[in-house]
Amino acid sequence: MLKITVGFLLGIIVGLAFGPSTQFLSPFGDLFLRLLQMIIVPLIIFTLISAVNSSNPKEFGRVGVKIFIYYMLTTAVAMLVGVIVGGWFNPGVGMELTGEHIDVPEAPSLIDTLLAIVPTNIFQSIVNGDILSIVFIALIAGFVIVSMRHSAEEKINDWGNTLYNLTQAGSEVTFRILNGILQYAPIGIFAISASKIGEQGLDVLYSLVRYVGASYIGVAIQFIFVYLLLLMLFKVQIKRFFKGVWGALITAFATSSSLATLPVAIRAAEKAGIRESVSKFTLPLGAAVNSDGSAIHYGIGAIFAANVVGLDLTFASILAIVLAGTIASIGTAGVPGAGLIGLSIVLTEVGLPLEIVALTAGVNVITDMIFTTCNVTGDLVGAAVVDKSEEKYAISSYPEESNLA
Ligand code: DAS
Repeated sequence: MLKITVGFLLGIIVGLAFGPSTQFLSPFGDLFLRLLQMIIVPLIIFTLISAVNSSNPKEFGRVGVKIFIYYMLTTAVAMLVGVIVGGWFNPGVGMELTGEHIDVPEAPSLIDTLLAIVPTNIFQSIVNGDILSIVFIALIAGFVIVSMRHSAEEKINDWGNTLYNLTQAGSEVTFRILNGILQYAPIGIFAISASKIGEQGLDVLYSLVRYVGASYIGVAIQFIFVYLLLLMLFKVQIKRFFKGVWGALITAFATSSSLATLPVAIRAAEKAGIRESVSKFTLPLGAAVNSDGSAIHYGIGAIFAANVVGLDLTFASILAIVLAGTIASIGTAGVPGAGLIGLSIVLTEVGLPLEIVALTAGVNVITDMIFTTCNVTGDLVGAAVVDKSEEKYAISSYPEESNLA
């Protein structure tokens, strides 16, 4: 944890000091990202199958319902936070439209988004990295293996246990590889932050200072008034929680990819004392569908757009923004820059000018970092509070503080 923080801070200092000449470091950062991406698909498959197998169906259903409610509520609140902070900072007032052309991907309907979860070709989903479909496949496989392990027929029972043992072994292999990758994390994070800051510089901040300020303050509000409050309400040990997840938050901030951070987040949840049966189920799901930071982005972006064209938003249009943003955030991929696509979908849905996407693209590297950190924090807080709410049902007690470094 300390090494990652040092790597990150050093990276910023080196980036600021040496500017664009830090670009030669970027392959070292890319290497870290590629290593993380390399294990995401097996990690999701093995962890979800073992999560389904390590909790009973009743517990699983309860956790599923709770996390679903948590995702929906916190994302809707995040959208509101975005709109309120946007109105407060009023970015875009007095700005001109650039007239740049932007290609907007067609917004898929809710039905299409839901249907797309079911793959027509399992292997294609895996090859394309369709996370929601992979989560779906892994959950189904997990349930089937559970039912086989409980079968009265000896042969089926044996097969079920063999498959379960295989996934456990696969999970062990994946986590051992992950441990190796994490040894490289401090260097990877150093290289990413140095080359990113070096390339971007901080000058660009001044041009859109209100917009960037609103983004960081919006996330701070979500942290204090939503996450911290929820953690306190559910009596989660706050210090232990943040000590455990710190490395994941830095990784999210540096990489701007909640998907690439998923392996680190799963490890971090262990350190924070969240039971695996909850974290291994909810974190992959959260990485696929829960994006509070992106929701804040859409709220602020919509206000920005309304300000640029001098439009007064009515209550009904704010409601439409919150709704469109909540749905778009579910479909936001956990990769750098995904929020720009989501924002263009939201602006089109509510009839606001799309040029804002191009206007803010210049600072997106800087805002994406904080929005992604918020996305990952939202997933981890969700896992922690649901785990805490399940404590009374748990047979085994809270795990002892892990000694993982
Ligand atoms: N970078 C995305 C993520 O990984 C978030 C975004 O672009 O809005 O979570």
